[in-house]
Amino acid sequence: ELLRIDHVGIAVPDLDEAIRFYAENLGLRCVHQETNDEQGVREAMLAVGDGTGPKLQLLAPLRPDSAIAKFLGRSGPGLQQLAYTVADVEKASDALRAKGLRLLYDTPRRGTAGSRINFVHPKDAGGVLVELVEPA
Ligand code: CMX
Repeated sequence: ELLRIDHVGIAVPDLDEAIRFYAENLGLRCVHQETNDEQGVREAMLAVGDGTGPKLQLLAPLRPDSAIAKFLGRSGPGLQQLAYTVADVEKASDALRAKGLRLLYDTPRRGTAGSRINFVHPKDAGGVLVELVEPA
């Protein structure tokens, strides 16, 4: 069901500052930026090496009541999620529900670059917020 690791998401207070930090210190290139109003984030995708592997996603809060703002308030900046690529997010979600895991959404929502996404609750995944990504 899971095809590969799509990206690792890191919560940051300031997106532009974080993009600069990763460029200057680790040489990562920003290859995509967008605002996702529904998710309450400004986000950036950073390529590692030749860019064919998993990406690093930087997530900054748009609003104080957003998931990322809550995460930053509780845990501070750091790893927030691990995302897997799937071919069919509804199928993958159903398969995990059938195993008794709680999915956050009844139906997929819009993720980065028109992808369709859902999440496994971190309490049902060993303390890791797991995202399922069906690319556009
Ligand atoms: N990773 C691991 N554990 C997490 C977590 C995370 N990212 N977020 C919350 N938790 C833990 C909390 O620490 C808490 O643990 P304790 O009960 O032991 O204290 C528990 O989960 C429940 O916390 P909560 O306060 O009830 O839940 P929140 O209101 O913080 O919501 C979650 C948590 C996962 C439901 C919420 O963050 C969410 O809806 N996430 C999905 C959407 C999202 O993350 N969007 C931003 C990214 C957008 C994108 O990727 O495109």
